[in-house]
Amino acid sequence: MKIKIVLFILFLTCHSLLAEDGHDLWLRSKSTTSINIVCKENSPTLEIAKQELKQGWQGKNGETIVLSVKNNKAINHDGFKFTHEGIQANNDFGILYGVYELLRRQVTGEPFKEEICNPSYEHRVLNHWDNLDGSIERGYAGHSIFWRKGNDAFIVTEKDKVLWQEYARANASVGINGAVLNNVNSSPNMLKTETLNRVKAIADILRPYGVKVYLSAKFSSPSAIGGLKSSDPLNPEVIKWWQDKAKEIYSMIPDFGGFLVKANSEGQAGPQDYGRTHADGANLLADAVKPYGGIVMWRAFVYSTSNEDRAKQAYNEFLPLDGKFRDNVIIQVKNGPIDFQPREPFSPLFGAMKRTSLMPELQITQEYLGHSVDMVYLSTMWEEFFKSDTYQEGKGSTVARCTDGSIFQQKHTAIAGVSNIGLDTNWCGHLFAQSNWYAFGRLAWNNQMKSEKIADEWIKLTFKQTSTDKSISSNNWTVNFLKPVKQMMMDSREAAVNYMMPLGFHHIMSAKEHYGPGPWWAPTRMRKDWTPPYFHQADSLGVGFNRTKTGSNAVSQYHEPVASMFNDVNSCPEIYLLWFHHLPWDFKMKSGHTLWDEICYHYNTGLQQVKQFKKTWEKVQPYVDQERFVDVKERLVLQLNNAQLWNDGCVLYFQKFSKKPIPSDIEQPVGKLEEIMKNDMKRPMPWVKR
Ligand code: GCW
Repeated sequence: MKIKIVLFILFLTCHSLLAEDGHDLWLRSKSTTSINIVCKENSPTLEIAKQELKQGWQGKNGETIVLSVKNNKAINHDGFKFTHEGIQANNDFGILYGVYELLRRQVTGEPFKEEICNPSYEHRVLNHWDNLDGSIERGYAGHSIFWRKGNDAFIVTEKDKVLWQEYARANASVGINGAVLNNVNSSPNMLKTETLNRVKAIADILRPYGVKVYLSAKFSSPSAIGGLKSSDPLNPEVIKWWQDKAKEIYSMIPDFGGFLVKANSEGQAGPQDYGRTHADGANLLADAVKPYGGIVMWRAFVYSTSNEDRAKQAYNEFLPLDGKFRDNVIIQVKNGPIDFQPREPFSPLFGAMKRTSLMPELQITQEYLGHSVDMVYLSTMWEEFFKSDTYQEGKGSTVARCTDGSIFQQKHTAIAGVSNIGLDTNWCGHLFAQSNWYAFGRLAWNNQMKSEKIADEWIKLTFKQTSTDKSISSNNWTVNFLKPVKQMMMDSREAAVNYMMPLGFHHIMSAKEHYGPGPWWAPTRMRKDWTPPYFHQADSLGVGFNRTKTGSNAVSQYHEPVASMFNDVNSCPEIYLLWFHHLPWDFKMKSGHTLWDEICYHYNTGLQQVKQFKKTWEKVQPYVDQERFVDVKERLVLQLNNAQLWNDGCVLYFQKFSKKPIPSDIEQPVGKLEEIMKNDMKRPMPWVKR
């Protein structure tokens, strides 16, 4: 009996040692050597910096590192410099970022040399689409870490504080310095004093890590909670209401970052309800936060029920307002002109608004890219976006340079990522989705970084120190784990494009939660520009959305030579072909295949790629702890089901129009179109239980 108990305790101890639930993210270094830290100043942030150094130091035993806060004009914002003796920065946050970079390099093996590391953007912000009842719009990793329903909704517990601190630390470790705590589809209750008390509690925990809090504000707040008759931005009472609200917020949170606003978009209130413009609305809030140094991030994600091509609407509405915004307003623009699709060309607003600050909005949560089920590393997509050349100020006017202040004089620079974080133990649902949070931070810090390097870092930080078998040599680990896993990540986004929306297809997903295929979905009561047939335009003659001069002429919103390149079917990159062109099924592709065959080949390639990912992962089992291995393996099975469904659903559906055979040298669909269509809106989401 006694032996049994001892064995049981032993089992529990070993089990907890090996338990790898993913909660520690990429922050796992445990120091085995000591370090001597010299730092004259003190502050909560510097305390954290010192603590991290002690905890994570992997360098020489007893080495001295000097941390010094002093003004250096070559260092921007919260950047830092590695000097021969340690880390130098203009402020404490710069020191903290320097410490994290130093510790990261110790794990990844990147050399530590004298250099200045400046951030590409001043504000590097996560947007949480968290609702006050704890649910998350487009969240796939559990409920909100900030909000919950029930009687204890506003009680701040020790558990809350620990989680918020871990969250702040993870953000700081990759340079993220802001968080919008609530959904852009916001509740007016957000700005009530009882809610603000909780915001203050969160801000107090996030502050030493350099993470400022922001709030999404409902434009109609003055009338919704302020007792006013209107929320007209030019009404003096409304102006006063926002000023008072700002005063109240800043008295509680002196470093409050500012507001994010979704206005006159998808049913949200906005200045146009009163016959005013987006500039009137944004400036109202900007003036209110200006005395305290706050900013307003005003979203350009707008489209109405008009007959105008949805892809053109944001540009049409915002371009005429260029130069009319206060200098503490930043227009937040989604990377593409539609909506976070697996692949979109860049939004033509980038570079076109020359007298207004613009910030990219990326989506980290995988709304259209497989939720927390499919393994899709998004960094390659963002890299493609940053590198896109707008030609607005000549060759080399990349989106990166148009937004980070390299080309245009911008008072503020910023970037936002819609968060994929929730209460799931591993934060993001899919272990590999952590790499997207990580990559967003790294690219926000340095928009020239290569995805491959980011993947390399993430894999080393996430898996290296926990390799279950200590007898595995470093070379063996590199060849048999790092390389194949990195390759899988690097291929994963193109694979998703292949099995979901290849060759410029977009918005053909299922209307149910945006997971799985749904090119057929078109209830007559529905707004046309919410239905897939509006976007793919398939008929017996061909497929694709004609956005050339003979069609909606969306190409004209791009600067030359981009406009002509997209307009001409011979120069339009094939990855965007059906985005810009409606083409016959037997159109000749560069490969020599017909368009129809090429579509089939792409879907099939995507399917085969996922099969390959599954094989790759099965082979790396000896290098991963059981818990994380099994979790990823299970999700890959579900991803393969999804890829199969996309392949079968899309190929069979489009075949009804093309009336052509599926090439015989590829796998034929296994599903039946009628079944797939019938089950579309009924299919349960493949949530993975943890
Ligand atoms: O991507 C779409 C989503 C909505 C979202 C909206 C937006 C927050 O389907 O859920 O609402 O865009 O970005 O405002």
